[in-house]
Amino acid sequence: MMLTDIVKHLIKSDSIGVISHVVPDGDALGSSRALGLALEKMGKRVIIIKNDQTPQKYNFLPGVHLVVESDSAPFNADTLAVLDCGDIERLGSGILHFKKAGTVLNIDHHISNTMFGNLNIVDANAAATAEIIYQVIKLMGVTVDLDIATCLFTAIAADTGCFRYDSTTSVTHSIAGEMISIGVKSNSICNGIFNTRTYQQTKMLGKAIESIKLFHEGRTAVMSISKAVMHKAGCGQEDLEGIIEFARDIKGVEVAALIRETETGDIKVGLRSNEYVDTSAIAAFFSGGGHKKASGYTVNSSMEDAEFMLLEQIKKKYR
Ligand SMILES: [Mn+2]
Repeated sequence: MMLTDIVKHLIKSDSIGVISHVVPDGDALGSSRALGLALEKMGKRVIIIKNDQTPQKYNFLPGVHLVVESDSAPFNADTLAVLDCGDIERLGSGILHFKKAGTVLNIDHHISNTMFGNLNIVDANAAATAEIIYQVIKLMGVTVDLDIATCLFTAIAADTGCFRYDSTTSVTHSIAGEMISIGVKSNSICNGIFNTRTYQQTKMLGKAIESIKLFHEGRTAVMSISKAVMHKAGCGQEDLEGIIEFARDIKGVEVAALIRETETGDIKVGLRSNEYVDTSAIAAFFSGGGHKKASGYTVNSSMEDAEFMLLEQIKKKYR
């Protein structure tokens, strides 16, 4: 499968729906908006399907006029572009659109991607799906304006921890550099994504940090957040993005986990590693997925059992 096949298909499509995963992050939102805006510039009928809440800190992203609620989306588009989504379960209620779509384009960078599309481009070397979307937009012949550049830059900054993660390559920087030359304000976007939090989120962060426990001679750090703690802080799951990094950043830690209770009582586990542990393999053991150094899964158990089962699996990965 070539990128040009995807591009050819988009060029011949008249109407396109763009969708990404639930609990959207900066890459999901930025990639979708960038592609949506580019297709609009080509004169296509395009909607961006919203299947979950947008975290407030991403409200500045352009392209809101293309966004339609998943349930009310008047979707009879010939093509559905699914972005930054490792498997179709992550579409949430958006799965309806997947079932109805004529042609599904799967554009992603998760190593665990299940190749669910009719056309699939999965590049695990891309630091963000937005890096692939950048190529798509260029190949479609669309000029990147400030709105599109803002979306692409935000997506890349979000998925690379503002160019700190080792997924960051010279390609990442050259795309970001081009976006800055178009007028994107790097400093305000990076600070807005990573260094700005509400009072409630700050209190929540305090509770999360307080919960950290170390295992395996200090190589594993586990952070846990119950539903009760979230409610008390007045926070929702969208307020937890990036919180796991405070566990991963502890000196000597190789694997960090965030174990949290969802509204439905399921347990969601997020994993990060620093050097060599492939967390996507641990997540896969529990039917989840992701990247080598960032992944996750959901289990139906108590928080204590989830922690116990997880620690067993992490232990096996140490040299
Ligand atoms: Mn991504």
